[in-house]
Amino acid sequence: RDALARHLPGSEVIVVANREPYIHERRDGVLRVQHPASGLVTALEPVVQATGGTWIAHGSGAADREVVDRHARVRVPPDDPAYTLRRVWLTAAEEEGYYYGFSNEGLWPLCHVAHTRPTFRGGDFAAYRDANRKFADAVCEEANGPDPVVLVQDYHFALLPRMIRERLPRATIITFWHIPWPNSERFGICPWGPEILEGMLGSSILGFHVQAHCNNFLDSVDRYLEARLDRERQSVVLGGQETLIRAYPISIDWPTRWAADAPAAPLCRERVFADLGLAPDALLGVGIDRLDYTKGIEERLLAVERLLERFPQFRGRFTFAQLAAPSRTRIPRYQELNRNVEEVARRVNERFGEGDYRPIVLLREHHEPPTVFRYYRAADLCYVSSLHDGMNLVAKEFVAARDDEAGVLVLSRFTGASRELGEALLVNPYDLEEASSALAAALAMPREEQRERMRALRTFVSEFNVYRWAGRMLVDAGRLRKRDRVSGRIT
Ligand code: ADQ
Repeated sequence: RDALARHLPGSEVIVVANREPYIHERRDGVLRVQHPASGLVTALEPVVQATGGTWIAHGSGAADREVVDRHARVRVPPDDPAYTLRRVWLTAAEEEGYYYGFSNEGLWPLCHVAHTRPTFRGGDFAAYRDANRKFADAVCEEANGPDPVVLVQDYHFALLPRMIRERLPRATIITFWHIPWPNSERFGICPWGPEILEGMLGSSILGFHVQAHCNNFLDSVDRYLEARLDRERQSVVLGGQETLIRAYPISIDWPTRWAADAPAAPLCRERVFADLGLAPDALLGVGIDRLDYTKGIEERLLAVERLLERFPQFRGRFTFAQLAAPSRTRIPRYQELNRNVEEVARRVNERFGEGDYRPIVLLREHHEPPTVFRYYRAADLCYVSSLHDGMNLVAKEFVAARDDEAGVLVLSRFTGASRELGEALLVNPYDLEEASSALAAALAMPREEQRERMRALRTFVSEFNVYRWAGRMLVDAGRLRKRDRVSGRIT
């Protein structure tokens, strides 16, 4: 809020994200609000609570229409309203082509090195273009003045910045891409690459998590567009519009409200151990993810198997609980992943289970944040094994949960987070020898070393929290606006 008041005085903020921060559902006749399992929402929601304004999102909950006014608006959070949620309704065909098709069978696998082939269909891209246009209409309807600050979120909206720019030329448009950007050769697979790039270059500022993704983006522009590129300034000028390309590593709120609300670590451990039927001297590892092939969940379970093969002292004692929220379940690759994960868990449990002991507990459902934080606090280790991940906020949440300064984070080198969280045990998740050694080292780590590492991690995440992420973008946007005002481009 401070950064907004200081650097963008009097500005209105409009956020556009596909995912809505609150999903209204009716279960057994009772209206309930669900917090979606989404890194984007986890990061952004506290920021929007602080700045106020409007969040435009696809209305996806079964009861979403029940609670809105005639402009599809509702004030949220439901128990303490701070901003407006404006819902955009998509038809089933639009959702199929724009969300499942182009976004999640096309761009998602294109941008992640996780060996799933991107699928590009003309019909999907047409639906993607239409959906982007629908959101552009909503932005223009919500804008009160000619120069709002619009925060466009993620790969669902590559075409949106230009569409907004055409209708609100004085808007400050900050686009943040929450997933990696591929190298230029790989990007060339996308049949509509130049249109995607031109769309994104409607932004005033384009943000990625790490510098490597910025560099890949600049290389893609260099290769596929006729635009003026300034590598030193990290800027691209296309048709008179300059876009700054910047790295802004995302984070979580601090103090994290879910950690503040959760019982102390020993109580969480007691409760989770009781739920899982574990003995008091058992050892617990956790994995928390959307059920997505980029998260390396199969590799994670194979590492647990290798751990039990190589280190018999953990057999009968170590349990790994995987909380996996179903995600994009209409896409065949996700159905295949679901079957594979189940199969590996079954095999490992058959091999190493005995009596009541099951080394792997698979909880395939959405869990509300208080449960997720209870598991973080109960665990001896958290293993994040993504094959490729823009940032990964589970790693940061685990750190935020551990105010007892205990527990060990084992973290894939292929996450953006690994570039910041050097005190974690960093591994290549494909290398089952290295990963299982790290799991064993985590389980045997003396309390003093756990404390030292956790302290350093907590200092980092508390300082580089999500308010700093948003603040840095708003400061940069403020500078741009000042410059435009001096040059007379805006008033
Ligand atoms: P995601 O791919 O969604 O985010 P991540 O950053 O790990 O991944 O965030 C996942 C969020 O969902 C966390 O807040 C976690 O607590 C929650 N969650 C996971 N499993 C859950 C479960 N079973 N039940 C309930 N909640 C669950 C994308 C990018 C990331 C990037 C973020 C933010 O893929 O790389 O870090 O955006 O930019």
